[in-house]
Amino acid sequence: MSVSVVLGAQWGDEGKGKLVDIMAADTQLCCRAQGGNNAGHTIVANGVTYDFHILPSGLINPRCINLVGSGCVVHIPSFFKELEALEKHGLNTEGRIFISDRAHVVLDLHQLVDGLEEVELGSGFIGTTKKGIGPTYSSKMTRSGLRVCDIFDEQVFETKLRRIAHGYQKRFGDLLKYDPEAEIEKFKELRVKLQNYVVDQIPLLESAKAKKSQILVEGANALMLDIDHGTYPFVTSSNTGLGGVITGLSLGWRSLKEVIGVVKAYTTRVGSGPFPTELLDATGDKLQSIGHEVGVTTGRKRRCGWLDLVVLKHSHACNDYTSLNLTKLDVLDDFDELKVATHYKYKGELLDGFPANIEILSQVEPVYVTLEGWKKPTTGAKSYYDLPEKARKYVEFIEKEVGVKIRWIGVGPARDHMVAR
Ligand code: 2SA
Ligand code: GDP
Ligand code: MG
Repeated sequence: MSVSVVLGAQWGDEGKGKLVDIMAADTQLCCRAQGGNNAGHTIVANGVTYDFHILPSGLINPRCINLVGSGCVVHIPSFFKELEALEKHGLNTEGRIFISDRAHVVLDLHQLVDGLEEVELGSGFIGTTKKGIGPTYSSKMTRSGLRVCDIFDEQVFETKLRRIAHGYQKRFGDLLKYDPEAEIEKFKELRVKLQNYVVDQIPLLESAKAKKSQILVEGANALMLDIDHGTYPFVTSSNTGLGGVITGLSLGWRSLKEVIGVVKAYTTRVGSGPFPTELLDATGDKLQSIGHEVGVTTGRKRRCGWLDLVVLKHSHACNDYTSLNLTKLDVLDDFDELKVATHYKYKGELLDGFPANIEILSQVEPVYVTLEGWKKPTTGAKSYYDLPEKARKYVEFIEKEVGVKIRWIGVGPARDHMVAR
């Protein structure tokens, strides 16, 4: 068995879904290890645009089996809604999508609590997707959560659900407009529908190992949103880095072949939290509109800024990438000059690395290197040397600074808009 891992190296939406879709052509099993339907991956394949949230992006490839692994959190009605949307696009997913029985269940309750917790934070709100991710992982960590296997034991399921609801009702009182009995009722139908999708992931992965299958792990969100290594508390509630792959799936560390970091040629972020290279001016607006930087899950405009190598070096230190996929290079085609942050200064002094303290991070000043723009279209490029020389200089500058080979370069949203090196 050999496992390739695709991880977001910045704050998400780097274009992981597109690379996973391309690599799925040589993959037997595609797995999600963490997160829920907060993720949003847009894939353009065969002239069709697909949006994925909890489902792995390997589903477009008809020969690829897909697994939502034990480290994930799943809102069951949304899982079915997403499947139906894909089927309406003509995708046959029958027998190719499974959920681990150890994954945790996101209840409607958790989604309501997500909204209430954001209100409770006032001006310090996180800017979550309100998909119930934080509250579900909280239930998991306090050991009161519901797992997918619990759904099939009606009594256990109902008792646990009422217990979680009772706890939140005590905390939020009348602010929480939730009827546990109505959610229990919904599961009467969902339980039957779900049966064929649930597996024990251990034998599934063991059998993949025995068959020497190619496995692809699709990271959701990205390293800077990692609960341990990201810009806490402005992060999601799972380990979005390599750690989450190891804990969320049972693959065995010996089987890891490569860890590919996906890097957008500039930086975006959705939600609150420090963003040192953010551009709150016409250049930021230009990146946002040319890059179509709008959240796939919530429709929020993504904040935009210059590429930040301090972020990338931190990301590489945490995930140890074997190679990178630089994406959306084409979005930079029409800029006279491009800035890239190489260091941060705090109170006039150069900092070593990426600061943990969020207050310091919100006050750092990026130190920029300016590179010349290439002012030529890159989208038609088929090989590296089809790219303008100044575009190659931009690529090679990043590669040298981060110290990792850029193996793929995205020059447009479609499958064939990818230059391999
Ligand atoms: P949550 O909902 O608890 O995970 O939110 C916590 C923080 O994590 C951020 N987050 C994301 N950032 C980028 N992309 C995400 N997926 C969607 C997309 C986002 C969307 O692909 O566009 O549609 O808005 C994603 N999911 C979570 C979130 O913004 C919070 O900062
Ligand atoms: P993910 O969450 O990392 O999978 O990324 P998203 O799908 O949320 O956001 C990436 C967006 O950029 C999607 O709309 C993709 O179709 C698009 N995209 C991916 N790669 C490229 C690229 O190289 N160029 C352009 N112009 N768009 C791209
Ligand atoms: Mg996304």
